[in-house]
Amino acid sequence: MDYSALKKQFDRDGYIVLDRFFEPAQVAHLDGLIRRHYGTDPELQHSNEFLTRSQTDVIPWFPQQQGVTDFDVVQDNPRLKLITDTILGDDWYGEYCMVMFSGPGSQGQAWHQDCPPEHPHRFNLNRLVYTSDVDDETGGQVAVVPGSHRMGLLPPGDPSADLDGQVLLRPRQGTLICLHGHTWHRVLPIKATVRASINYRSAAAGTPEGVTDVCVYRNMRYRFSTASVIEERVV
Ligand SMILES: O=C(O)CCC(=O)C(=O)O
Ligand SMILES: [Fe+2]
Repeated sequence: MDYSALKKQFDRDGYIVLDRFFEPAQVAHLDGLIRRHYGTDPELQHSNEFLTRSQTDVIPWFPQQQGVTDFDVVQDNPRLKLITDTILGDDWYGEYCMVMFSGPGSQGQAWHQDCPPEHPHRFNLNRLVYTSDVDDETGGQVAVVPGSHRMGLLPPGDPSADLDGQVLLRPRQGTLICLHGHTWHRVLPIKATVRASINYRSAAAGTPEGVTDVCVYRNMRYRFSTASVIEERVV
């Protein structure tokens, strides 16, 4: 792998996509655990206000916090560490491993930045691993605006409408996407299947912990720790 080329691509676009980064069989095991954990009718975790206002349909799960160790092997993968070193420099830290689950027919996630972009060097790095294929048939494609991590605030507006310059990513089983937290991104609605991603969130040394507590949507800023809208955004 040409790490310096990947770093250039990440700095230019705000994301990189690496298909087949993990063995399909390895992540298929995690896929099974995820499906078993959520079952057919999982309970929502976020407040109704958040789910309605954010136009975001996800149920998070932090398996490592419940003593499930199966997700560690991906986190400890030497190539994943090398890529992270390349993007974040030495002494970065892992925040947590979070599974994000969306059921059939759910709306995915509206446009957002995982953390406010006012400090360009203060950001989280999403290391997203996909345990099953995402394509036009399943829905749930990841929309990104290349280079938007250098464009400041996501403009206020319609939370889910198409944005100029957006590109759709269709990760497959075993794909790794490294995504800068300031990159404007969303998840398209899910069709007939369930959709899950595993996010091994990390940040460069010196980044304050809890950097992703406030998320920027096109209609609001939302603080997860207090479950509150801290700013209404209007056009
Ligand atoms: O599930 C995805 O593909 C993207 C999730 C996301 O927006 C994030 O982890 O910040
Ligand atoms: Fe996100």
